Amino acid sequence: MTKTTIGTIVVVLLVIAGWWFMGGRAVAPTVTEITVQPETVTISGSEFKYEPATISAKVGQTVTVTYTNAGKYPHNLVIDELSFTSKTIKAGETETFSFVPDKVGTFSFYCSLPNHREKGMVGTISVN
Ligand SMILES: [Cu+2]
Repeated sequence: MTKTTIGTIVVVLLVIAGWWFMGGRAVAPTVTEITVQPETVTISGSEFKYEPATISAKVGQTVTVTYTNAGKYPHNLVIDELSFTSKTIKAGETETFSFVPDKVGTFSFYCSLPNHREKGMVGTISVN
C-alpha cells in the first residue's frame, strides 16, 4: 500500500466515525426559545425578612408575585433598578402584583417601610 492509499483509508474511517458519532445525537436542530414564559413566585414577608430571599427571572418575562405578609407590621417590596414598588401589604394579607424585568443583573429587593431594610428585610433578584 502506498502512503496515499493508507491516508485515504484513514480519512474515510474518520468520516465514517464522525458520521456515526454525530448520528446519535444531532437528530433535530435545536430551536431557540423566543417566547419567555411568565414566572410565578410566592414570597412571604415578615419581621424582618423575605422567604425566599432569592428569586430569579429573565429579561422580558412577566414575573407575578403572590406576596403574603406573614408578620405583624405592614410590608412592601421595592426593586429600585427595575423601577418597581408594590403597594403596602397589611399584616395577614396577600397581594398579587407583576413586573417585567427590563435589564440583566443582580438587584436587591427590599421593604421600604422605615427601618425595615436596615433590619434585614432585603432579598436578591437575579435577572438573566
Ligand atoms: Cu417591611
